[in-house]
Amino acid sequence: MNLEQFQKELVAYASEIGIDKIGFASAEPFFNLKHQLIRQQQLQYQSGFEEPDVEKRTHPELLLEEAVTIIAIAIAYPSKMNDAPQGTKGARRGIFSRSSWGKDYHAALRERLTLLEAFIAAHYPDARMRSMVDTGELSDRAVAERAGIGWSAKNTNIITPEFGSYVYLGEMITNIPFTLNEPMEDQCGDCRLCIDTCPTGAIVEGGQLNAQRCISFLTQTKGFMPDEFRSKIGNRLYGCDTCQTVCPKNKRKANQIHAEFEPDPEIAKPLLEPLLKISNREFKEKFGYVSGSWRGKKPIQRNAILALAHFKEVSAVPALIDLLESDERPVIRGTAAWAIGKIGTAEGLHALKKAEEQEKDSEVLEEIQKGLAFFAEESKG
Ligand code: B12
Ligand code: SF4
Ligand code: SF4
Repeated sequence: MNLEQFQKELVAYASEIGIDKIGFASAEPFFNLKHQLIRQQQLQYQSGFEEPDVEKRTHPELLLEEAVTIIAIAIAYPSKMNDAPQGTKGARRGIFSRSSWGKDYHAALRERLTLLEAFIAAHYPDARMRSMVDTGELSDRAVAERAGIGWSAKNTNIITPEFGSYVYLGEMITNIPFTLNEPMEDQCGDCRLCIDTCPTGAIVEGGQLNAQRCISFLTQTKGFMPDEFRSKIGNRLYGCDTCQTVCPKNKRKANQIHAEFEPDPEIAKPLLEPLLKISNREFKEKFGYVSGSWRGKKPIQRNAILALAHFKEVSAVPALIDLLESDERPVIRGTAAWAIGKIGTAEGLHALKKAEEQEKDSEVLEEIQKGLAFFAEESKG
């Protein structure tokens, strides 16, 4: 079989195994991206989750010596939740971003890439291949952009005409000279809704992100949430979808295509209070299969406390006092102190005063004082 024919078969096979879009890009170095990455580093706009070696990120031949083309894949994930439970007073809920509904996409995409590798190897015994999803060196978006999967949008996501930006991306570097796809025209035009709606002003003009200000990043950190962002994260437990939900190109892209990504509403939109006391074992059992659990339970618990403060949920105060008095982790005690102050009950004031006398950790003490300051402001106002 000639290569052209094989490429057609490969594309058909990809669709059979649940790959929604496939494209072929050259494995030439990514020079534009290199400048962008260096600029991001200089400006300290990076999240720290990226591969730090810019050379490896932009030179596929350093990852696979005989690199000729890169196969880019995209799999759509749902943006709509059936039977989404509504939070109510006394039973508030948090939310995981859509990219963390259902099965962890790393596993789902890797499984498909492994099948593709086997399919290629069966026809091309000399094939050399290296696949990656998210945690690899390459920029999955830069590869997808070059392979014509979608355009690189102002909200920095790759948007596909078929599924909007709700797609996971992955790729395979190969030594096979496949026919290449053309990159897609930018379709954002004059629109700037994502830039204007981002709650923290994290999107810099021209498709650049200051990740340090991005709520998606902030929900994944393990320390104290910087004060500036505490009231901005709302009830988000993991990730942020605002610059995607406002995007006109995502209208009517429900993408309820793959059963494995359909969310369990009790996991994707869980009750907040039970999260405060969840054991490691229960957390792993319930949330371990979603990608949003990758940083462990502490960031999710910290965010749950901030979400209860956001709702000013008075019924949660006893549970928050319990954390303040007995949790071993300073970030959790301190965030609970701040939340107790923000909610502002007499019981909370009493607990904060008591904790102020007993607390030994200087950072937690600072948070207790911030909590107490809410009461002082209240009595002035
Ligand atoms: C670090 C990281 C983050 C960081 C930083 C994100 C960012 N925008 O840089 C944080 C934690 C904030 C994050 C958040 C999210 N992420 Co993320 N993340 C990554 C990761 C691991 C690396 C990204 C990276 O290198 N960023 C540095 C920037 C500079 O590079 P880049 O975005 O890859 O490249 C584009 C830009 O640089 C731009 N560009 C390049 N050169 C130039 C030059 C000029 C002049 C301009 C204007 C632009 C430009 O074009 C490139 C191609 O589109 C990738 C996986 C991977 N290995 O690539 C996933 C990845 C980008 N994330 C993904 C997702 C789904 C998300 C979230 C939607 C999750 C959520 N709901 O919370 C949010 C989206 C937030 C946002 N607006 O970007 C998907 C993107 C899918 C898509 N359709 O685009 C990826 C590809 C994971 C995957 N394999 O599916 N993420
Ligand atoms: S994910 Fe949220 S915080 Fe980050 S750029 Fe988009 S809207 Fe802004
Ligand atoms: S909201 Fe507008 S500017 Fe932002 S990504 Fe969507 S189309 Fe582009």
